[in-house]
Amino acid sequence: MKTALITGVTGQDGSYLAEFLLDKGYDVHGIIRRSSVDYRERIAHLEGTPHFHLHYADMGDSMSLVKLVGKVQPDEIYNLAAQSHVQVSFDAPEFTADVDAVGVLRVLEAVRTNHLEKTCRIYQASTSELYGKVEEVPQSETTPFHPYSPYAVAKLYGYWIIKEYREAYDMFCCSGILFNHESERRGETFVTRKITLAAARIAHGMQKCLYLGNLDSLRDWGYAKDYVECMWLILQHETPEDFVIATGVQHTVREFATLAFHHAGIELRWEGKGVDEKGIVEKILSDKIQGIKEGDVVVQVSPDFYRPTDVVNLLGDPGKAKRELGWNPQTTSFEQLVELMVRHDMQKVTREHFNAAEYLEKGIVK
Ligand code: NAP
Ligand code: F7E
Repeated sequence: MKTALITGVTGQDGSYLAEFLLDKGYDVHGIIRRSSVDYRERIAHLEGTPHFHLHYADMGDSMSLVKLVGKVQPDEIYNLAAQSHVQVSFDAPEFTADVDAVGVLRVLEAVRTNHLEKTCRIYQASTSELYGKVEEVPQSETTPFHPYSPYAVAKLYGYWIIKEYREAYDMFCCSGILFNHESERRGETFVTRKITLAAARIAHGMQKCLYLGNLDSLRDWGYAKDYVECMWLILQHETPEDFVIATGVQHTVREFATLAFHHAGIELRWEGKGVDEKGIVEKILSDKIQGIKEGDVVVQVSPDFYRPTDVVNLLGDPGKAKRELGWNPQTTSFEQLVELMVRHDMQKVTREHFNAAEYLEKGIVK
């Protein structure tokens, strides 16, 4: 039985990867950090299952990482922990650098300190944000990097320190350069989940309007569940190499919103430009839609969501992963992804709506 250690196990990718590795028969260990509120929703269903173990540690605390790697003796480490929100990295750049850049070094040194550098393989969660102010379209393993946020600059250090340890110490450590991947478990402040939740709430009459930033931004969006398989495939490869993981298809934020509202039963039309652009209800597709009518403005632009520098044209070339890992980048299409996220959030909002109504009826909430 192989042993894997996942940093960031409570996150979107960590939770899917834990499920994937447990299915493959791994003994899975995950790092969690102390919080005053319950934030383990994504892995709650795994807690208590055999071969799934959680340990307190922190990417900012070398000692905790060294002790844990020594105790677990992993065959594979998946370093997914990060301050992963690009906009937040402008507000907390030092914390982002500590976790996303130096944190990678701490993991590598924890492996060396425990003399596991010849046996332990390491996956680093690199990102398409490294291409930033893009120098070519589409982006592949050979495209020059031009990071365009504190997050991307921190991740660039992570990418290079992985490469350095591979060359200097002959370690099996690699980067997956993953383009945006989303799911029902995506954090609620990333644009896709913000849209699918808002579309569901607007359709249920629980929200009036969705405020977004740059609607023209282009992203190559895939499904997180498909992407965790690639992380594993990268570590099973004969030689340690870096891979771009993407679908090879791009859409704007506006297109994502149009399709999400469609699946929520609302046809949108767009009017205006820049900060004055609005998404207006063109047609209501279901008699279950409450609280809105044709002609209502349900999407507006707010400059609060503009970034000091924004990455606007990401499109990945997954050719190498397809050829060398046998990975299918089209397992879940963009259309399927949007539909499954909206379906999930429509059900979630229905449950919330029902609970709120029940509480009101019982007089619990006035
Ligand atoms: P996520 O949902 O934001 O999860 C981030 C994880 O990192 C959480 O488990 C979080 O723990 C943990 N973490 C943050 N700071 C930590 C610290 N100081 N010590 C220990 N753990 C810490 O991110 P994701 O979408 O799953 O992404 C996984 C990784 O892939 C990240 O490194 C991200 O930067 C990278 N990436 C993501 C995408 C994407 O589109 N999703 C694309 C390319 C690369 P808490 O739950 O305690 O906050
Ligand atoms: O933004 C625009 C925004 O925050 C996508 C992380 O997982 O993927 C993610 O980073 C685009 C940007 O993701 C809003 O300006 C418009 O151009 O969903 P996002 P991201 O910044 O691409 C990469 C690959 C990672 O590595 C990261 O960890 O959408 N946008 N309006 C908005 N974005 C947000 N969040 N909110 C808006 O209201």
